[in-house]
Amino acid sequence: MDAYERDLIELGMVKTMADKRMKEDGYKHYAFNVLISNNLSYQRHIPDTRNKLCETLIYPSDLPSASIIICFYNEHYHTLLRTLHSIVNRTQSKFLKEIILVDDYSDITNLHADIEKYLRDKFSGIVKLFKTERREGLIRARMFGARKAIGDVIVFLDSHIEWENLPTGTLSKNEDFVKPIKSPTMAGGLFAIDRQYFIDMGEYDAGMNVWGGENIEISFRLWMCGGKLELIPCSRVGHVFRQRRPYGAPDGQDTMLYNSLRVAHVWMDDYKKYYIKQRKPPLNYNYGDITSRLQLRKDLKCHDFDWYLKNVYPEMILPSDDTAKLKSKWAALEQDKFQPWHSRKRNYIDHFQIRLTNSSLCIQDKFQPWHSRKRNYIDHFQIRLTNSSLCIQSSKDTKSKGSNLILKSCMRSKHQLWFETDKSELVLAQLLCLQSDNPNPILYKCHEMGADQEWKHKGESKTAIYNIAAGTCLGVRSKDSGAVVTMKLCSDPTFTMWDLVKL
Ligand SMILES: [Mn+2]
Repeated sequence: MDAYERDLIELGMVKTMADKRMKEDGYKHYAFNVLISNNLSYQRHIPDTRNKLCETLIYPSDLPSASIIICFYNEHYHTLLRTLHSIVNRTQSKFLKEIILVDDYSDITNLHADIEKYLRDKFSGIVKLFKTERREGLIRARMFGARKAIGDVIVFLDSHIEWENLPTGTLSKNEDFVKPIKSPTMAGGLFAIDRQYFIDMGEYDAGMNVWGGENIEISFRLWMCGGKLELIPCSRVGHVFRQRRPYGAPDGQDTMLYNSLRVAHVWMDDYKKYYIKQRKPPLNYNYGDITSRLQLRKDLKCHDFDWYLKNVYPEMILPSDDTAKLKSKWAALEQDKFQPWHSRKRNYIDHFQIRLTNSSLCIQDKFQPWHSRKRNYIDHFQIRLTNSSLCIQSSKDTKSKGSNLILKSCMRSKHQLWFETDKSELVLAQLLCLQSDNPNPILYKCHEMGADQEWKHKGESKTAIYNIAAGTCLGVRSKDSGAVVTMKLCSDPTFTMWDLVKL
């Protein structure tokens, strides 16, 4: 465990009831871990997760200047300020014209004034704060920000991010995976575009409300009207993913549906029938006036949607495709390359050993390739409550997903045998993983993503067992057979200590 990892464990630990409240309220209002965010410094060390070749790329020294536009609505104060510090710390000042911060009519008491004061003290000049006069939503707030910008390029960013810098080094032309990758659409949260081009191409659809669909609209529009859209693998921005979107439209409108129907009717021609069939909007649903967007499409002399599908996204599966077409589209995709290894499906049709003919010798793997990885067990033990003869086992059986855990008299049985992996998972009988949950941990399918299945302990006797996602430790309320194992504050002195008993 390096210092960085150790720090993160410390930062997430729920040490007091105040910490617990902060974490719960944080998820309620912001949908991410505010306890960790508050404990993180504004100056962060972030590991470089990019391809090694990125370090060898050389960028022109006369790049255009950038205006960064960040819109927020009731954002978590500390996380928003860390976003700003991350950008300023990791961007060469000669390229950073300004950061335009658009407060989209937040109503958290003092938030705007607090930010204003902080900017005056720490970022005078470079960060410009504006506030809209009513709740505009992300789309119109971004247009509002873009119209204030004076840099050559505008970069739209989210309000809860960590920023990675562009590296220097030597350019290697043949290495495709560090080169720009064409993309039919984008997620839309973070991107850069020439400012004048953004204006000439019709900004965003100002008739869209609050959130949703605008990324698809601008993607279609860029491609169909002569532009292009690329992913830049060597440019990385960390993003704090929320559990859910913590705000809606002021009037409760389903803005995703409203905005998407505008996209469909302006850009998708006859293909919109597929979207409408799938989404089933109410009959005569009013998606507002789209006249000016249709006019824009005409003025820009854009290709039609059929052209887009054939030229930009030929792999797109359509409901009208027959079997032959489907097959050729699938064949055109590198199926495995972009599938994350943990969610990959594989169709097994047989299994056997491969034995050298006329021998009793079989082929065995020497190196484990990443895609066929087996779990690496580094230890196994019973988990016994300290000063007792009670061990943790499933409340049902070792195969039942979602089972709670309970204490029972320790027995030499696989039902109480926990296998620890090199990823700090605890796997009961080599079947299901121990997973933190609220209020009680459960057995669940191992997902190999750490977090709620990642358990740390410092020793083998009288040790706490800490879960990294929960920030809390394994415990019980009483020293009784049948007591349910629960998540407790690690600082709680009663029934949170365990012995790892090797058989
Ligand atoms: Mn976000």
